[in-house]
Amino acid sequence: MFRTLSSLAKSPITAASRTASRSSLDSLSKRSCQQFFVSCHQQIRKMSEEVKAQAGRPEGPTIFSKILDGSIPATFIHEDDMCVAFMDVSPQAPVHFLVIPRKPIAMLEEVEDSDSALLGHMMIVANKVAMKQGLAKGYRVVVNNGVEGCQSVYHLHIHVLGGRQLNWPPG
Ligand code: TR5
Repeated sequence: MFRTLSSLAKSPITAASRTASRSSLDSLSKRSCQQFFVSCHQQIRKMSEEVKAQAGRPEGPTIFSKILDGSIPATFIHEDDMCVAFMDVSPQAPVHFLVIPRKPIAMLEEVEDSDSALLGHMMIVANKVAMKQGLAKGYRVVVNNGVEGCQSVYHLHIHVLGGRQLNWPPG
């Protein structure tokens, strides 16, 4: 579909090309169009997360603390007394979920020695949920820290991404 749109954009407008354009556009399935707009929407959301990340650490409660206290509804795919997991609202892979601690730790650089059991538990939960989500062929675990790490939500979270071949190095 992207090739079709870019070739339409490059071709000179003649009666023949107009007819061809119309039939090319007609041939674009409704599903392709939906995929295109979903992809655009996701890119815009991703860009807005990156812009938010550049703003640094904001004051006040985070969106994740509101998810934890129930003031923002979320569907947990895992919950226990130390952490919860839920799907990322702007998935960067077919499966993209977050594991967050109930304890309000803003970022990885603020963890203390006494948090080691919590952090270990979150990694174990990340793996168990990944298996339940069908990621037995592999997945990636990411923790963004601070402005240059592109952190946009200042409540510690582990990203787990999978369901497609991931590239390396990341951007
Ligand atoms: O950039 P960092 O590492 O801080 O990642 C924050 C992640 O939180 C991004 O991948 C966002 O897509 C994700 N996010 C942001 C919101 C949100 C969310 N995931 C689930 N539900 C969410 N809600 C309800 N609201 C958000 N603003």
